[in-house]
Amino acid sequence: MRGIRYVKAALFAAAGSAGLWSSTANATLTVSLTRVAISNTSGDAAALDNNTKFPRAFDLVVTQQAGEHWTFGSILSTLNAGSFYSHTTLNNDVQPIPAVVAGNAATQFDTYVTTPDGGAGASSGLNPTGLQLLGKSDYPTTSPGLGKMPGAVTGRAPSLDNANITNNQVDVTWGDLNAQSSAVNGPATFKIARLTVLGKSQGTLVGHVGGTLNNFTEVPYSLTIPLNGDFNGYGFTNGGDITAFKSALTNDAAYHAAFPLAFPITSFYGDFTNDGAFNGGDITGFKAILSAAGPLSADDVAQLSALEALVPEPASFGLIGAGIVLAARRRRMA
Ligand SMILES: [Ca+2]
Ligand SMILES: [Ca+2]
Ligand SMILES: [Ca+2]
Repeated sequence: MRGIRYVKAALFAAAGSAGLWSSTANATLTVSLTRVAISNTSGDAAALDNNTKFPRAFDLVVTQQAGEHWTFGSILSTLNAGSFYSHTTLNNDVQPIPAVVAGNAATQFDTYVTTPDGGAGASSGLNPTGLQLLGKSDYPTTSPGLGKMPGAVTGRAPSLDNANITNNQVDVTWGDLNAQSSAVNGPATFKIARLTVLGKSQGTLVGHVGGTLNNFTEVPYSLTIPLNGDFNGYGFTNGGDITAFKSALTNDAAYHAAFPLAFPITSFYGDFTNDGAFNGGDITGFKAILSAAGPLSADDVAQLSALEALVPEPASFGLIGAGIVLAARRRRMA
């Protein structure tokens, strides 16, 4: 316990020593979620297979205004479906340094927390310079205690619970001891955590961040990891999503107007190929996740067959949307 208090005190002392205190709470830090394409899974390819594991990598991203220095963040995230990805042999709680990624590309998609300079500056090991794990997500407000990160880690920080490993929860607060002297200074956008989820995953993400300029005032955030493949937004991924999937392929704006319950960013739950875009190339993965969700009805199979019939060859993927639009125009003109 003394160690945790020391780290928190050290964070505050290090950040405050330059005198950049402010009594006014400003929106100098904003938090968002972005989806990251998964381009190279060598080193753990089976665990990240697009059509059987359905991986999605999300970055928790902070945008920082002039004069600010992000200092700490917290995450409380529980997946009510699916699980967090932990690298099979090189799982860690913090971002791997570039040398580790160079030797095993899949480690870059491990679920981890980090600091604005990532792994830069660390000469060995896996710990970005200055990163300190403090405890669970409400640290230190209500009940200081052991945080949780998914999967087993050798030599895990004593502020994290090594005896209660859950693969569907992240509950952690961390900070940057070097915030005031960080190379990332002033206006900038950077990730502070990467969360890779597997399966028909869905969850929420709440927490806070703070920086020196706001006198460490906690800036709260609340974000959603939408259910993978839920194109109509009804809360299930099943044959009922096939019609909405077709609509999304045709015209994204019209799709969202027709299915207002669907999460607004289609690629968050529709990019099954993990190439950063949602398009006809994602039909195979969509079909696979529907099949993984349970036996398809005869009607679902018929609808999927019709969908696939629109795509005679992979080279024609880009034509699907145009074809559907033309068909719709013809109907209107008739
Ligand atoms: Ca991890
Ligand atoms: Ca659905
Ligand atoms: Ca795609």
